[in-house]
Amino acid sequence: MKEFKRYTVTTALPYANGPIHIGHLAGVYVPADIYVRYLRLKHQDVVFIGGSDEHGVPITLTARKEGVSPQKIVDRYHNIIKDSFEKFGISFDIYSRTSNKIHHETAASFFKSLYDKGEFIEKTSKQFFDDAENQFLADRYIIGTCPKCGAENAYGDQCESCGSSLSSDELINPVSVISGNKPVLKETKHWYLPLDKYENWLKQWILEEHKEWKTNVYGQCKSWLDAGLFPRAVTRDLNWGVKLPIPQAENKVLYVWFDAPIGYISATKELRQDWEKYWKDSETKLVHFIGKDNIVFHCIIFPAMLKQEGSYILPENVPANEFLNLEGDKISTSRNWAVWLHEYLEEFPNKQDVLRYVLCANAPETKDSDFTWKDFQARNNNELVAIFGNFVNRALVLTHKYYDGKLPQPSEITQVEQEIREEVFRIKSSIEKNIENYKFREALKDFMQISRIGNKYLADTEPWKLIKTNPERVKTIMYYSLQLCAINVILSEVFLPFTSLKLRNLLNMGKTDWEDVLKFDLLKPEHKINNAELLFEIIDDEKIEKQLNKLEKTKKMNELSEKTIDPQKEEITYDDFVKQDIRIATILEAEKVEKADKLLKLLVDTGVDKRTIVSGIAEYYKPEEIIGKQVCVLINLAPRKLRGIESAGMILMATDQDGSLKFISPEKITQNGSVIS
Ligand code: B3M
Ligand code: ZN
Repeated sequence: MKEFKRYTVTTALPYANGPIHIGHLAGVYVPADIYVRYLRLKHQDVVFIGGSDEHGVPITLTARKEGVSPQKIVDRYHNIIKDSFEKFGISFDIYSRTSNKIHHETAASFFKSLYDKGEFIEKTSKQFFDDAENQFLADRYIIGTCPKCGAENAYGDQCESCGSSLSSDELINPVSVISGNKPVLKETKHWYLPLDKYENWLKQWILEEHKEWKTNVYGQCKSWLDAGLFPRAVTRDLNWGVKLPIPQAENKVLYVWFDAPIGYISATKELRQDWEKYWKDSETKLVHFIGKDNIVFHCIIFPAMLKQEGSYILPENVPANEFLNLEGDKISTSRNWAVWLHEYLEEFPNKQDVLRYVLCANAPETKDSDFTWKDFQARNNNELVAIFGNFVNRALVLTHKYYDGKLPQPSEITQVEQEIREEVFRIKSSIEKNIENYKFREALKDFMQISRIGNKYLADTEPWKLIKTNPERVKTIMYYSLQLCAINVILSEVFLPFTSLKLRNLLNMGKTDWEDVLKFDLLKPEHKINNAELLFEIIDDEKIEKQLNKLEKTKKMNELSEKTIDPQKEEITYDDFVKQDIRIATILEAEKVEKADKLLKLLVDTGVDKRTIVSGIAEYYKPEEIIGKQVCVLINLAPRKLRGIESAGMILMATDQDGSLKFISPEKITQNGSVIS
């Protein structure tokens, strides 16, 4: 295997269009953080790059919905996301953002250098345009029926039902997201990256030279390459993004997927003056951590861009993960089916490591995996508390009990200690091999093995019995147990950084590095440790039930809102509307109509008069609870007889998704007879 002098490790730049959830952590940031923490402990030269992706259509749509500028949206979410990463100990060297000036300059000049070399194809084509809004409808500005699976509401660039990537002219019955109008076709010029030109090179580079890539990654690349590559537009008619640095391109920006990966380079520039060695020296290992939906961009398109530009290195590996589901369902922002990091911290303060542990133990490394609250609880209680926490606690408590918190002087070691040393040696190299091969689940299992060994050591040797018969032997046992705790400090620095720090303080232990794992004399005889404290605590059923109930509620809400909303009725004129005389009225009396389960007979004060109205609300309101209530009444509706009672008007009601009726009442007490218009 090739030896590298330094590392550039990047993580997908999340869209600053919402907060981040456990799926992000499990798929990208926890594995990347473990990898980088490990490299740092091995004294490798590494830069760890993250940042927010602040361009793209969804952000402009959110801004439009809220009636604010896109900058306002990205400012908000960039800060929330950055804060979540910090709180979970994701140890970026820089967490930047693509709305920064340095990024706009870097991305524009990247484009310009390809443009100057004549690498792009310029093409005029017809694209959808919203006449009413005077705007081209890029990507998500247009929805329609998916030509592949027939799902409605497929986006111009992708169908979320079947996952196909689309171009907007393929959509059936396209509609503008902004106005709801049917768009027209209008000519516009764009620049295309000639991916087809790079097909053979990509085939050689990936399929021949990178057979070691994860099978999910390699497989996706292969199917793209087998299907053949085509030129791809890298510009859009929008006004949010990196402006095109060429003449006659007003209101055009770079396609978000062209500028976003360049964000890795801009962030490195921002971080280091000597940034070029991290991007242009063949002795640097470039690794992109991403989720599976980003594979084509990082393995095919970005490398083709880098290759065309000519002065950059290419990724050495792209260890993409599959997806994490939540309680058996796909995580979804729009359905609020997620565990949001900022909400987790409110419910489980200071338990960042528990989540890091669970997400790593169950990471979707080779296939989609499922996060469940029960598994979260079980892994905390049965693994972190019962294995790791328990071992450390026993070692610390016994040391205080027998030696007043001072490490004893060990005597001769036996076969048992010899075996433990060999086992630790084996575990250390297994962790190294697994991390270097992006097998973080396995590496985490190896790490837990240290505490399993420790627990077995104590259980087998029973120092609490031996202390009476062979106190010299107990000294060795406790000395060795504490060395295992010290080893845990070093190893957990990679996986569970908060716990590592806590344990380091408990052991009163100085600085260490990775190779110290094999020393077995990190803590010297006579070294004083601090009082024992629990590293982890049991999470009880009540806490878990609360989370499950919250999800249950979300599910119900989603089911309700998934019921279809009635389509808009035929257009009417203002004159049609003002024909209705709607007034505020107060209910004075209410009683059931005999032999009619659904009807109430009401006497209402409409301001104009007092009159009787029969209303079909008996299933939803009891007569006694509505007396005195203000409602809206259509008073010029022709009277009609219901069950022999003349009803003069109609109370306006909202029909909820489940068919139930609700009054529409003024926000504050309003004069009876007030006109509604
Ligand atoms: N923002 C997509 C995503 O969050 C995109 C990644 C960019 S990485 C350069 O899935
Ligand atoms: Zn589809």
